[in-house]
Amino acid sequence: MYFAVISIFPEMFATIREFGITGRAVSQEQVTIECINPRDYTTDNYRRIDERPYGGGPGMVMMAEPLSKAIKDARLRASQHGCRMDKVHCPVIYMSPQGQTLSENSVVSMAEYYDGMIILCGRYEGIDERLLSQYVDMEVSLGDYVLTGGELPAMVLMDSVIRRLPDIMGDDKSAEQDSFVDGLLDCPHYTKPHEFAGMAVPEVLLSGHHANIAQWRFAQQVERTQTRRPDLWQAFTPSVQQAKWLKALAKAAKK
Ligand code: 9WO
Repeated sequence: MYFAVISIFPEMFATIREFGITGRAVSQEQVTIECINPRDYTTDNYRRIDERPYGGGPGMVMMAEPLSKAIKDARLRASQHGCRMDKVHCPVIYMSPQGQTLSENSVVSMAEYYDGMIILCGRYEGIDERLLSQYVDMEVSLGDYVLTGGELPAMVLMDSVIRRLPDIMGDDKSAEQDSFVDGLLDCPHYTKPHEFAGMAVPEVLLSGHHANIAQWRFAQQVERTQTRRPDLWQAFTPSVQQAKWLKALAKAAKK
């Protein structure tokens, strides 16, 4: 999958290009992440990419011209990487609190259907509206809060999509078993040593009985979701197996 990020701080993206599972995906050429600096598309000596806002007010606004040239170059590069250049397969995405809130379901859809994405990262007070209306296909938000820039949300978006691509996590099931994928929160995890701070590992996890372990983990997910995210619990639709476990849990609770 191809990613182009348009940002005045390209160095920030070393975080996902060089470390962890995303860094391995890049080094194994499963993923391409190109950083495009709009300052490279300026024509003045100061490499100006921002100006005072019309109508007055605090701060600066990012100018449309350099960003439009950067997006056009990103589109060319995406097509050279084999992306089908339309908003269904390679959208221009602006990271903004005004956007659609990212969810695991939308991440899974992006990983399945996109050839690539061109991600626009704002700074200052924002970007000239004419650039947004002319070039942006969708705005994506991580939640109702404002940051100093779109770069961290862009990295979150890329990280979440990369980990859902085939053959990235090594054991694809570890991605499929993620919480949220089945609509529940995650179960607790334990590893060595067997005892820590006077607390032992739940015996079922040491039993080697995979069916019992799977049922215990599901029960933990249910309890956590019911207590911490009743909204998710209300929306949860159990699989056939999960419905059987829920029936057994309800029966055990009555004893
Ligand atoms: C600033 C702002 C302030 C009050 C209410 C809404 C607001 N939106 C923005 C905005 O879009 N700012 C631009 C992008 C420029 C400044 C840095 N930007 C940004 C993106 N801050 N926070 C985000 C963001 C992106 C995705 N999910 C959450 C926050």
